[in-house]
Amino acid sequence: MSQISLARYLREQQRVLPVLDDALIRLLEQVAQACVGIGQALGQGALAGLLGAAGQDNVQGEAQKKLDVLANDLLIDAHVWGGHLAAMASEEMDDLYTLPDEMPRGDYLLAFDPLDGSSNIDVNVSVGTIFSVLRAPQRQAVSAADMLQTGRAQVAAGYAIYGPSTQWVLTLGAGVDVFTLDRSLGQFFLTERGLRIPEQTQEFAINMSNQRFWEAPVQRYVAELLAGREGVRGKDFNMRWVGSMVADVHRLLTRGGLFMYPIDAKTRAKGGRLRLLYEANPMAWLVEQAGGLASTGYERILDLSPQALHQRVAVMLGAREEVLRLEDMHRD
Ligand code: AHM
Ligand code: MG
Repeated sequence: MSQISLARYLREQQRVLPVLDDALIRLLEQVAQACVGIGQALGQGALAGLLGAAGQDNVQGEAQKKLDVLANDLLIDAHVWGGHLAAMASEEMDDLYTLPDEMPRGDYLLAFDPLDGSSNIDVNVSVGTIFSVLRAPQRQAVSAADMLQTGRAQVAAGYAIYGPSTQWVLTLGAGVDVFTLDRSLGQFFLTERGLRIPEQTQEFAINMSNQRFWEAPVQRYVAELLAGREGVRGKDFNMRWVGSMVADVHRLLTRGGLFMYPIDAKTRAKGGRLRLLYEANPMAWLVEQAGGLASTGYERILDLSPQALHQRVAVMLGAREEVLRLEDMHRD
């Protein structure tokens, strides 16, 4: 059978998923198209003078890379004219981006991290783009408060990973499917349906250099993993840490595992390291759609009521058995 392009996939899904209206299809196609452009820019890298700092900080006080800014611009440009969005929020923009008055507006809101893991750009390690789509309660007087919906309200979520190949991973609430970019055509094709995360795992991902700053439950949990076969878990665990959330989550969606970015003494005042609306929520939904769990340790990420656009949270997601164990330890 011929390959299934993203365009064909979306039309076929539309027949079984009423949520997928024409505007949402256009929106998703534009996200994918922007990701093709971001992937091309990343591929040019040093040749196009695109590595290095942009010389300014974002709202989170983090130094922006040139490619952070470019990726953000590509996503905005892809969506501003399409008539399917009411507003956008991005890691790289302080405030909600409402469409210019002369542009047609639609019923959706888009939140994104244009270039996740951007500290890895200059060392040529995989980075990604994460996105989350919500319904806009209104088209015209839209404000940041409209974006503060729980993760359960997402209508689509996914990410692009720019690695040896560029892949695009999507959920519409009916499982998780994977597309791979044909670079010669500039188009994504379906390459895997229905990703599943095994309930059990022997692989975890955490930034171990923060160990001394973690809270007691995470200290105890990781100590058990490190004790391996001789400890209470009775099995050895392997560790991987790319430092790009997209790459670390992609690994666990592909071959299982657990990813943690807990609150620690350094990030407690901010609420954590990763952002709720455009990092934790979309990844939590993808992981749950693949049969895993996503928690802060105390509660389900998808149940959190966001209080601010750039709110941060603790993130523990992946294999069910491990996330449940982490939650048990937090309850203790
Ligand atoms: P970014 O969106 O600014 O790139 O930050 C998010 C990244 C995640 O991809 C990764 O899991 C984490 O920050 C790594 O942070 P650190 O190196 O501080 O542990
Ligand atoms: Mg990020």
